[in-house]
Amino acid sequence: MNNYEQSGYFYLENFFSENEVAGIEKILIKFHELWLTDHAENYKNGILNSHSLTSGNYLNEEEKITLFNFISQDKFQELLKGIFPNTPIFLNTQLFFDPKSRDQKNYWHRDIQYTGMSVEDQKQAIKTQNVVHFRIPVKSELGIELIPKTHREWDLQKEFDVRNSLKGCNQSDDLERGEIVKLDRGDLLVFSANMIHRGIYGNNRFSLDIIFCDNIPQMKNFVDRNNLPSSKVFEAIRNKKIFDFL
Ligand SMILES: O=C(O)CCC(=O)C(=O)O
Repeated sequence: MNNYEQSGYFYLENFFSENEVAGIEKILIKFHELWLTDHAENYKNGILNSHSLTSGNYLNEEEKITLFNFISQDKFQELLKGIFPNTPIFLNTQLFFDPKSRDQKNYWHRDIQYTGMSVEDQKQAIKTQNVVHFRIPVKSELGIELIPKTHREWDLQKEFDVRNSLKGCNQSDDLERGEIVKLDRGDLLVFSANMIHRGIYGNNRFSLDIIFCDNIPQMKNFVDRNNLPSSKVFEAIRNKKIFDFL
């Protein structure tokens, strides 16, 4: 059993072999370099992640198949069974890196606060819904800071004020209940996007996040079908279930 339901996250050291990380590293770097060329302005303005590695034309078919097979690998299937009540779906991928300016502050948030849902609806949704990141660092990184249990529980007042910049608080203010998980190449951090969290910048970090969510209509609204395998690529993927839901 993992610790997801209780804490909202779990951390598995040396989950991947060096070969497994090396098997996707070149693809991630290729995507990142092409993305940076096209998004120089956004990068200059402080953006610290890209997304949708499996759509668009930065990667070729063979590279996408490698990524899809990585995303749906057997070792993940086992973990997903322990997290989701039913077979989840693949939502998206992201790459996280350091912002261009060293002075840029990080920010506490729940991903759900950016969906446009009312606060009351968010409070209800987190009690049952699951949006889960699998963070795969290509380099050692200072990690993520998380507030345990907040994937199911609502904020303390101070936490709410900080992540919403209310009452003179800044989104980067330290929070007492935060726990930092440092990550090395080869490790895996699984955490709920609904919990209160923030990235810790530095070390020229470079991490792949794979996002899975419940197979429910409310979540399917967020699926961009361009991120799913084309019919030709679909045939070449070993484990198809998490991509086969539309
Ligand atoms: O690593 C970060 O900068 C933040 C990560 C995050 O917010 C997320 O994965 O939802």
